[in-house]
Amino acid sequence: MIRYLTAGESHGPQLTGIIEGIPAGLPITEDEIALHLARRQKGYGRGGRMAFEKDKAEILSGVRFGKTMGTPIALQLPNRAFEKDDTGWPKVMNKEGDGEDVDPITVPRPGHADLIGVQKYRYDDIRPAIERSSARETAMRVGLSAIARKLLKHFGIEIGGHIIRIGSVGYEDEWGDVRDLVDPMMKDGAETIFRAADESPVRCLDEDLSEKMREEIKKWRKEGSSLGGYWEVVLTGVPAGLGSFVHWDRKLEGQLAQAIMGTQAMKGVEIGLGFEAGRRPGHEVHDEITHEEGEFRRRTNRLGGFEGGVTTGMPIIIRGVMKPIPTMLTPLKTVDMNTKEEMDTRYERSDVCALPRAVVVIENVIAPVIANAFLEKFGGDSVEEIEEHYNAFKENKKR
Ligand code: EPS
Repeated sequence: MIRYLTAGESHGPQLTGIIEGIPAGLPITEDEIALHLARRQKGYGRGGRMAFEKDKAEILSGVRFGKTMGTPIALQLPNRAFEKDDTGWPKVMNKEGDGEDVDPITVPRPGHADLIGVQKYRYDDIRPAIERSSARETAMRVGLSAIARKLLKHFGIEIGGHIIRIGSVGYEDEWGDVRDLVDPMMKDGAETIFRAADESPVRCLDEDLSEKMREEIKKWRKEGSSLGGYWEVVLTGVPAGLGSFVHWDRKLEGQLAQAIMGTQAMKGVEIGLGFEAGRRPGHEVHDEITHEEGEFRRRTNRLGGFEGGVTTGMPIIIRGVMKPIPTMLTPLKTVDMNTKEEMDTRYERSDVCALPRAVVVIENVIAPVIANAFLEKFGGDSVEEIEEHYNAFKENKKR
């Protein structure tokens, strides 16, 4: 089974990661990982940091002559901000005492991990809480997950995401309009979706909406606030039968939710119709079953590719909400940790809207979850062995 760990602070020297459980014989290059790292850095609404960070992860172990060996794979990703030291923050990330003369931060921002970090870890400075809760860490998760994503791609499973709402701008019929647009594109595999979305500065597939979303971000940047929104990620080529209904922790929908809700700033996740299912009568929710061309199919996909927490073989459709970034030019009221005096929040460099970048993070963090479910069913120590298992499954499919 695949597991991974990340280490590293936002303004420390680098992010470090190890992924274990990737089978032997998978072709992988630093460029394939860099593709998703670069995608994560693009998008309207980002802050000043992305102008100089050019993420490229170095593979330190686990790969020989362009193929995995089945051994742990280590990646490292330097923070240019550390060398650049344009803010003074890298200085306070020194291992030794060099930055100890810098004043501690004692004014917590509402909505960030500032106050709770200090209370929980008994820091006397907010800086360490900022450093590890920062979304910078998602760069390493994207890097490691890109390897699992490549494994899925090898077996025909594709992932693609796009943005469906930013602040007050979104599709009129949030389910129907998006299905009309996205479902036909999925016939060519979910990667079609991300490639088309990458053409938009906000990763929205509708050109008019894309422009309106950009205007919305521009407006709130000028007003000194920030924006959240909704994203959608779809998967194609997923075989029926991944996950299980026999025990709660084996339901794949639940495992996906954990990976998504474990991502910075996510406040909700839904599969298929999701919350909309609660507003409709049952006959407008459940997908009718047919038998065509020798296989069972569903007429619609309102349950988003799952029944009983198990994949049905239909595309997986996942949506989620990201809250607005808590660092804003418009101050909110807060309290100094030391003096207990009420005051306005301070501002530090930040993005205005991270939605277009966050959807790339989601595309990637779900890859190890799906890959684990796939390995649970078809697993082996090498890609070749998994191919034998998967091909036998496809040939022997009785139902
Ligand atoms: C972040 C603040 C900004 C973002 C950062 C997340 O960085 P800085 O504090 O250096 O201005 O750019 O995101 C990244 C660096 C990244 O790679 O995504 C925060 O406070 O969460």
